[in-house]
Amino acid sequence: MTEPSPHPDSPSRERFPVVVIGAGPAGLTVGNILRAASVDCLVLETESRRFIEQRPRAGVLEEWAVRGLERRGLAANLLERAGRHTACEFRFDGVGRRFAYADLTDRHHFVYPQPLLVTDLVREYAEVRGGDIRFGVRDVTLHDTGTDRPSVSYLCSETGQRRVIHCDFVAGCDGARGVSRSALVPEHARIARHDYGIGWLALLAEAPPSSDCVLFGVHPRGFAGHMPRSADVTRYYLQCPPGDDPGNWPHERVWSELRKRLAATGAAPLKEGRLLEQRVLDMHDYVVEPMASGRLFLAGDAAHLTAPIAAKGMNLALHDAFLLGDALAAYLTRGDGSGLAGYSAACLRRVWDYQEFSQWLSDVYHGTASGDPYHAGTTLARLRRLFTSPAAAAAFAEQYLGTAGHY
Ligand code: RFL
Repeated sequence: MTEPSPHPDSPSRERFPVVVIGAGPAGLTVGNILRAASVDCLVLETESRRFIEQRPRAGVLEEWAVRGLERRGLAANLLERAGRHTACEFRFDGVGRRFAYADLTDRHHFVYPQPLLVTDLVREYAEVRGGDIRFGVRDVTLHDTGTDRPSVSYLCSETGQRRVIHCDFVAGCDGARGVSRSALVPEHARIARHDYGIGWLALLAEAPPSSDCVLFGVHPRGFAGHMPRSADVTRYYLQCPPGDDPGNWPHERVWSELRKRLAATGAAPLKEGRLLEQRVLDMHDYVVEPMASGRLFLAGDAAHLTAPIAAKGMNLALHDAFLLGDALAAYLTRGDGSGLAGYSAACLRRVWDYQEFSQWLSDVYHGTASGDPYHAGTTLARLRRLFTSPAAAAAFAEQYLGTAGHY
């Protein structure tokens, strides 16, 4: 719910055409697109710049997302430094089967850690395109977003004073734990939720990758994943009970379990290393529909969460941001409101498609460990089909890379 405007005599009042809440991939991309169109905007971020430039998260970017960044002048470092992935490997029944998706689609994934992308986007926005960004803000509150005179207020961490920013539009890009979503719900939007009832222990290891590609271990003990991030850092995942305590996973147990679940005849041993990050993620999804109400537009995880099962979240955040940034710029520079009118529907088509793929993939990853022999049997049939049916392989590759012509 939005709150009424603070008193008009409140101490500091400013005006920007757009206030962007949140400096993640979505918010920073919207901000950069607006600045390139010479639209003034303000980005508000609760954390420090240092913190957001180091927060480890995603790493896998789809090719269309990278081309979208490139077209907007935001991919120079990425194209120079990112790794390219052309294949993944499923390990099940003790055998590794390589799935060379680039051969089927002529497309590949880029691997570029999210903190590096965020660092590039902040620098470009603040230092090259002259955008205003304020870090460490507290108690961000949205006001009057159902009217054509919305505002956003926050407590300034330096002065402790509440500052009020008047604007034409609010872009709610504040992620899964932000405040923007609650300004839409429940009056104007529906939230669809899905809980997998599964946890993943997300690990970052100070260790070189143990293979040149992503590995998916589909094992009766539970899923395990291996995702190269850089020459010295590898992300691993281990399926665990939801809500499990990371303290239950000492170094030895982690590596012993990874070795078992990623075992395959003839495979090189895992390269072990210090665990830099260890947290349990409860696998769940949500989708807010519509993603806009009045002058408030949500983008990225603020509007929809996809559990990291299929590595889709940052890609969807960028897709929203491209559409929203372009639509706001079109409206504010040329009075063309068509992009804003179609924004939510255009985002949600890809969002739902990716949600469905995540659910499908979750069944594949977790089926053999479900304890249900019927589920385990169908899971293995699905996996084998990827390697026996060219049609099934092509369909998987298209969804895995997000290359469908239309959503
Ligand atoms: P973000 O990145 O969460 O950014 C939101 C920003 O808003 C700030 N904020 C606020 N600012 C102002 N006022 C408030 N009240 C605020 N509340 C919060 C936050 O501090 C933050 O800076 O959302 P955005 O921009 O929508 O981007 C979404 C992506 O970050 C997310 O979808 C991905 O990280 C998901 N994800 C992956 N996605 C991929 O596409 N490929 C991957 O390989 C991939 N791997 C992952 C992932 C997510 C993971 N975790 C931690 C859930 C791996 C992991 C482990």
